[in-house]
Amino acid sequence: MAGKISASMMCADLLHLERDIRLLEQCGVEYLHCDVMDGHFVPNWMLFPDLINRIAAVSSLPLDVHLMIDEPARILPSLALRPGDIVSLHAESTHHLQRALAAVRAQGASPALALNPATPLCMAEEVLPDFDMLLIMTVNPGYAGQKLVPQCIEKIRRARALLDAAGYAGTPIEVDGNCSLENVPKMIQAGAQVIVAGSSSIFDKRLGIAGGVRALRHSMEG
Ligand code: S6P
Ligand code: MG
Repeated sequence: MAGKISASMMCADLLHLERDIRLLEQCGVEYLHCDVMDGHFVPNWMLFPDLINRIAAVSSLPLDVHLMIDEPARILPSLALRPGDIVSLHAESTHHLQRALAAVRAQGASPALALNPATPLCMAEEVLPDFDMLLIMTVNPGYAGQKLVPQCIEKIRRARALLDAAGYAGTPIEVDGNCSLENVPKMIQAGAQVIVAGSSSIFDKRLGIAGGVRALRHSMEG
C-alpha cells in the first residue's frame, strides 16, 4: 500500500477551516484527521461532534476520527459517520474495548485501535478481528507540536511484525505525532502506512499547505 496522508484538522486554521479543506482536497490528501479531546482522557479540548459533522457535510474526503475521550462509545451516536470513515479508539480509554470497536463497525465505519506510547502492543492481540487499522501514537496524545518519543519507531516495527505473524498483513499502521520530514522516512521504513500530518509538516507555516504536502510526499518516498 502506498503511504497515505491524514491531515490533522486541529492544526488547520480553525477560523478558515473550509478554505483549508479545499486546499487539502486539491493537494490530494487521503483523509481528514479529526481529533476529539475531552479535557479528561487528555488535558486539552478539541473538535466536537457538530463541527466534525459539518466537515463531513462539505467534503467527500473520508474522515479519520481520533477519539481521545473516556468511554469513547458514548460519542458515536452524535457522529454522522459514512462508509469509509475511520474511528480510532484508545485501548486505555474504556474497560470494554471489544464492544466499543464493534459499535464503530455497527455504525458502518471502520474501527481502528489506538495505543499510547507506554501501552504494550499485546493490548491489540485479543481484538485483532475487531479493528481495520492500528494507530501507534508517537507522542503522548493531547497537543500538537510535541517531540517524537524515540522508542516508538521500534514499536512500529514490532507492531508490523505482530500483525503480519497473526495473519493481518493487510491491516495498515497509522502514526500520529511529530511526523516531521525528518521522522517520516524512519516511520515508513519501520512499517507505517498512514501519516498524520500536523504542525511538523503540512501545517508548518513556513511551507504552506501545498508546499508541505509536496515535501511530505517526497519524504514518504524515503
Ligand atoms: C495530538 C493529536 C494529533 C495532532 C498531531 C499534530 O494528540 O492526536 O493528531 O493533531 O499529531 O501533529 P504535529 O506534527 O504537530 O505533532
Ligand atoms: Mg490525532
